Amino acid sequence: MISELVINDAQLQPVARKVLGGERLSFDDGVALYGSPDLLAVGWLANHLREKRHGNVCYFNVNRHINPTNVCVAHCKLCAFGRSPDAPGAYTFALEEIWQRAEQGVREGASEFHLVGGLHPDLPFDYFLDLIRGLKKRCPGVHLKAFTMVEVGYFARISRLSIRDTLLALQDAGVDSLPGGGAEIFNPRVRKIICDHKVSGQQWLNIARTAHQIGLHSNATMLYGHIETNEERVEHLLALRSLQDETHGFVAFIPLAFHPENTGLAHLPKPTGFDDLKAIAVSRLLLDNFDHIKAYWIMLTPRIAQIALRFGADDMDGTVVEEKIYHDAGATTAQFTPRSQLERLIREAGRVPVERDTLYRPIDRSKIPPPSPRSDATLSIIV
Ligand code: V47
Repeated sequence: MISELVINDAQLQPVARKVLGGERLSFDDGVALYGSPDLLAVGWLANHLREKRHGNVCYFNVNRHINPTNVCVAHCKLCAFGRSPDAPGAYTFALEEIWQRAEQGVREGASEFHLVGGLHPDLPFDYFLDLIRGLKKRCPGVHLKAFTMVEVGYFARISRLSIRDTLLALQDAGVDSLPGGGAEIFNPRVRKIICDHKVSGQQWLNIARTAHQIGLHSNATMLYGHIETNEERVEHLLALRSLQDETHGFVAFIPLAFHPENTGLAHLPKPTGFDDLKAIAVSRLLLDNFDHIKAYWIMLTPRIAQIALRFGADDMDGTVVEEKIYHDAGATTAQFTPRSQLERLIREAGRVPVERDTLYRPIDRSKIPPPSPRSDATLSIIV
């Protein structure tokens, strides 16, 4: 097998031997992978593991993102989405509007709603519990992947509940799993600069641990391409790998490329295509206990996401429909990609598209009535 692989970077030789021998990689191996200019060799190794696990399959889903509010007290430097309550563009949806949006999602065939929002200073925890209960009642067949560890930490604070009781209340209301956002980079030096008022890295991990302990799966992310070092990236990935060894509760990992526009870090350059493909490949190589690595097309662009399917990724994420977090930060991608287009992107990359639910069970559309065409009607907003 190794004869097929040409490695130009001598530092990668021992890492390649470990990968091909099925050995777990170390911190130093991770740093060597990030530091290597030999992107094709790193990508080849990641693709080797990806094909061993998933063959030619590439997953996607039909989903809809819903952001109930962008009002946020955290004021993270990395973020262009959050607003003060009285700032221009601040919004909070009435529950009825969210439910209508969701019902439209059901008509379009969504199997998942991805719900995340700001840390609102005045909305009580009950608003979010009512939101979830209402969604479950109206759209019982749709998986609710809702609220990051950061939001869960905030709900616990405002409702004076323990993390466990907060998660149990969300689960009881109908939350099915948690998305992976808010992890950023766990290292305190970085967090102090990019997201000073968020839960710490340790708290993020503890909330994920508690979620997994009560039976809620979650995803995990890493925000790269701002002020973090390669060592801090590897430390982040290895912290996730250790927790996964303990709980097996993570479903997918999504490396997230930093978008600087309109943020407090707008002076930083954008990550490049090289950084993006490296992030996908290194995560596949280090996270040997994560089944799924997502190439989130909104953040990578469909072009890079397609290439990422040969650099370790086995999932393209979903149709999304409406995306605010990246578009407020200058993303130029579309907000919606129809399933036919996702399937085409996947096929052109030589992979076999498989529609999945949030927990990666294949969905057979031949047994479900066809969805109605997408409506572009926008709903009004209450402030
Ligand atoms: O939590 C915020 C990041 C996340 C910026 O779990 C930014 O399936 C780049 O978590 N530039 C939201 N990133 C996105 C997210 C996600 C996306 C797709 C799938 C899943 C999943 C999760 O985006 C935030 C934060 O980490 N973010 N601002 C920015 N300016």
